[in-house]
Amino acid sequence: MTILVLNGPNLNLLGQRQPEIYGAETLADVEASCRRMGGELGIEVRCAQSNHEGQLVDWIQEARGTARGIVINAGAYTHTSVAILDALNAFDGKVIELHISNVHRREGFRHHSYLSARADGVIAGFGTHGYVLSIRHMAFLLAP
Ligand code: CA2
Repeated sequence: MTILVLNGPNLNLLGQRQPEIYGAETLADVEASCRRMGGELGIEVRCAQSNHEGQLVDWIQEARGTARGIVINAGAYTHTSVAILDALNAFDGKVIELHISNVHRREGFRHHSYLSARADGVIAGFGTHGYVLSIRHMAFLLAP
């Protein structure tokens, strides 16, 4: 069983800037934790990050037929992208939307997500720990 963990724009900077908001772990740390948790659960976790909306759409399309679930932190595209919503709507598996920060405690423009209407669950404000929690929950959702 394969799960895809997708990260959007600027999340490649994790651990390098704004640690007070996004924590001290790097994206490589987070991805390694996700793969480790997947290993414990008998799940293959594939990770990818892009700053480009179309690339994220391409990966979501490719996940059709190859992955049973997608964990996505679409970054700022969360609040703007109908294209990513449409791609997720064409994906038959489970979807978890993830935010490192508690977007509801931040600026008003972060309070609306185009992706939440498709997500099976939303996790926000748990810091980078949210990623391993989302892998655990995905395993629960996909259990036979
Ligand atoms: O809290 C989250 O995970 C966000 O998805 C992060 C996005 C933001 O636009 C969303 O509203 C909430 C921004 C990602 C920026 O990532 C950085 C990480 C480290 C340093 C600078 C930016």
